[in-house]
Amino acid sequence: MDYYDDVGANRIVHVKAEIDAFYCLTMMIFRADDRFGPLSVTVEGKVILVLGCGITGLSIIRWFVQKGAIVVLADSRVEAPGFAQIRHEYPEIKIYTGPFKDYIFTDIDVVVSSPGISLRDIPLQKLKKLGIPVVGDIEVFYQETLKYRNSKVVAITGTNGKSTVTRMVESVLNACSLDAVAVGNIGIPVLDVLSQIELGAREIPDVFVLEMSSFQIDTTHSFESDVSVVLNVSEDHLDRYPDFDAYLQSKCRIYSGRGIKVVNRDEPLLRATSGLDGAITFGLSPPDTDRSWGVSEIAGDQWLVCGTQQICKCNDLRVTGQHNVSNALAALALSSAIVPVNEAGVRGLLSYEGLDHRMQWVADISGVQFYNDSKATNVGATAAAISGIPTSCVLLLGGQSKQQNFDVLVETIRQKVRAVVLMGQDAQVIKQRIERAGVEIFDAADLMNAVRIASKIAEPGEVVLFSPACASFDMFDNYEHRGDMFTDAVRSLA
Ligand code: UMA
Ligand code: ADP
Repeated sequence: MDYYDDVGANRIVHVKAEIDAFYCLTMMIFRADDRFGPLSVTVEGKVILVLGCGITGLSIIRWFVQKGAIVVLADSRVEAPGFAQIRHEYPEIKIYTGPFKDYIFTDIDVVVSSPGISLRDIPLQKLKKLGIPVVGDIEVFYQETLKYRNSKVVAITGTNGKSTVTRMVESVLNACSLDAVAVGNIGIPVLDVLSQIELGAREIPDVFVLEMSSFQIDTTHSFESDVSVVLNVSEDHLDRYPDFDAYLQSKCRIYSGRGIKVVNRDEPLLRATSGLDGAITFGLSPPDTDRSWGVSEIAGDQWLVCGTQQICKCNDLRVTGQHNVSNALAALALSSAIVPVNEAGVRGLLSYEGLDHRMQWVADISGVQFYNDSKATNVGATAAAISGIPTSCVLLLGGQSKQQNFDVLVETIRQKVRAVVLMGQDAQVIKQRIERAGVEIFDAADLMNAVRIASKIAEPGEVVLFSPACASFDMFDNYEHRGDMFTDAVRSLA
């Protein structure tokens, strides 16, 4: 029997009985900001209500079924992506569809929710009174991995750059001869990886590099990591939070616990909210201590440095833009909390070539360069994309605006954008905000139409930038689908 007792801001007691094939996990969690009440779960034979049947929901179901729990599933959609799979794999599972009604929360022991579900749609107060815990997959992952005594967790959040930094850290750590695996919001549900480990299909890694969205942070209770970062924060997901401050606070909960904090010096809000005490810092300025990462000019070149130690030239990175310099510094700072970053680790960073749908070059058509930045689902990402382009551009914007304030794009558009092509559900809302930039604005019926309009306006030497600053769900399955459609539309022109 393993027993872990961790006393600090949180109190966690985790008991794992290994005497027989029975799985028994007891979790008692008390934390200062506990919004859901203490959690006490013996999984086997318990009824777990899983909310959501996307990739997270599927991973949760598989995990709890393996553990001998009785699973009930609810998804507010009439037909969710994972239903067919569940009907095939687990025909005995009861599925509720449509808006969550009170009765689905009766006769259950635990609710495990997917990140796409707003907590407003769950009767939290009622469940708290009944002593029924509400958690997400990351909390379950955390409780389970307490028994992996030698594994570490690097936790990464921020409005933008999460996936980039997650992959960079994975690359640095693997190059330093550790087995590091990227998981979480990057698109790999944590419980899928744990299931693989349980089934003997993969070893326990040395490091889980965990990308976390604020939605995933919101359903953690006792979670803590060995090192964590909030990369940056700008408006996003305001359809899910009462205001920007609530979103900021949600992000900063990643720093809960005793792990090392990595803090972005260039973000005054984050400096003020999380504090710099004992933190490793990063920023685009020269570093001021041995524990800070930054940029210094050395013999006419810009270098990534840690304290006084030269790491590599900024130009050696294979990803472009100042935001990626910041991302690289964050990745080095996080990695350094796990292992000293040696030359091989730096080579690991420099081998990183970027991810699809993030400022991805698509085609040169008659001297016009087309870029797919479909992953830009908020104004901060689009501002970074525009700033990173050396020429003027034609910008394709639109989709679901998530109540963001598009005013922040006005100045950037005025300086670098020659024309904007708008599309999607909130095109007119966006138009009202950016008209002040004084550039030409065109309305497009759909993405194909937007690409055609942009290709007519753009002149040789310019860029057509698809960086929508919006969620994709009004017209597409997700940002990948949207990016693929853009790429197809551009290639059909060629
Ligand atoms: N939905 C409903 N009703 C339900 C359940 C979901 O309408 O009952 C909708 C949601 O509002 C959402 C969609 O279905 O629009 C998907 O929700 P989900 O929770 O089923 O999503 P998963 O397929 O499990 O994917 C989630 C993350 N998606 C979201 O948080 C919306 C994925 O991040 C993540 O890769 C995956 O878990 C594995 O951890 C995507 C994302 O867009 C990339 N993340 C946001 C971001 O990065 O900004 C937060
Ligand atoms: P996330 O996982 O947080 O969505 P990604 O690395 O996938 O972040 O990048 C998403 C978008 O944000 C892309 O358009 C990318 O160009 C932009 N981006 C990446 N890093 C940053 C950053 N540090 N600041 C602003 N924008 C960024």
